[in-house]
Amino acid sequence: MNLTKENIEKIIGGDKRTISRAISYIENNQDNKHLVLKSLYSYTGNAYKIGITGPPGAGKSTITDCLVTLLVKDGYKVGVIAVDPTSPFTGGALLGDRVRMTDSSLLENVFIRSMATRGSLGGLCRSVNDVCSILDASGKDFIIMETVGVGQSELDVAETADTTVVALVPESGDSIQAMKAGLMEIADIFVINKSDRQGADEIITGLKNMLHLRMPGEHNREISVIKTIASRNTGTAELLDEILSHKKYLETSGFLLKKRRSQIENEIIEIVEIGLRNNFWNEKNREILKQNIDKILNKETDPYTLSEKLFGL
Ligand SMILES: Nc1nc2c(ncn2[C@@H]2O[C@H](COP(=O)(O)OP(=O)(O)O)[C@@H](O)[C@H]2O)c(=O)[nH]1
Ligand SMILES: [Mg+2]
Repeated sequence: MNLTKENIEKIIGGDKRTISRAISYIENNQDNKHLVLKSLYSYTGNAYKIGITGPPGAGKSTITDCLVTLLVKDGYKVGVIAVDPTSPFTGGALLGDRVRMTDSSLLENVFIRSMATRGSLGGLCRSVNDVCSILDASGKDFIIMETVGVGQSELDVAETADTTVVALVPESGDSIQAMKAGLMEIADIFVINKSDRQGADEIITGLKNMLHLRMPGEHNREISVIKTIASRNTGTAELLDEILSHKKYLETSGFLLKKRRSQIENEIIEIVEIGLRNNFWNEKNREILKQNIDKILNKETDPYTLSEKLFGL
């Protein structure tokens, strides 16, 4: 894709077709994507990123749907990135039932993109960040990232959010599960969704007890637990209030700037690591590797010495 001045202007003006094309381009042209991302970078930095993670079926998409509607009603432009193979939004699941697709302000001010969880090693986080950059440059005020909190790469994605919401349901049994899955560490806000079902109050109590035991984090802000019935749009306005209050807290305390700094740092480390990995295993180095396997098996040399040789040390 040739990112002409005209295309850049279309993207920063929010033109959906051009945004879609730019995203597809960077997804399919890993080697050349830097050209696109470079020219958009100066327009980024305004979007606030909200991560919503939790087990499949917890209601993440339904919650996202409610939040998007509330934000658009408040006049914001919103981007949604769904890293969720179990519920791709292609069938119009999002903004489907409750919201009439004829609502033109929703159609105009919301951009939704699903992403596959497959992808190059460690590349998921990078790809999501790339898509975030494009949506950010396109003038979105908020970007919601939905991820299934099951694997490390999904946790990584959640960690790149400014505010991370972890959604659980009464049936997730107990909060021990959340702790095991590493969700405890990343949550800024917990949501107990489907609280129309039995056991909601029990899990809230369990969770609050557990949160008391948690070491005070760097931010030292109490983690709130919000009860929702997303399918009835109950409690979701309170959730949004809590997200906005967390945002304000990060902004006024200076933690947001700190977060931005560490996001940039991590981003560069990641770009360099991916670049090194891709460049390093060229034909020549692969050949050296293959030729030395026998020598290593025969103990003529060892993996460390060979690695040093490959590094040119
Ligand atoms: N009973 C009940 N069902 C809900 C609630 N929120 C979502 N659901 C339903 O739960 C199912 C899974 O929701 P979805 O948002 O796709 O979950 P996700 O996999 O976490 O994105 C859907 O059928 C929703 O309609 C809720 O608060 N109560
Ligand atoms: Mg979903």
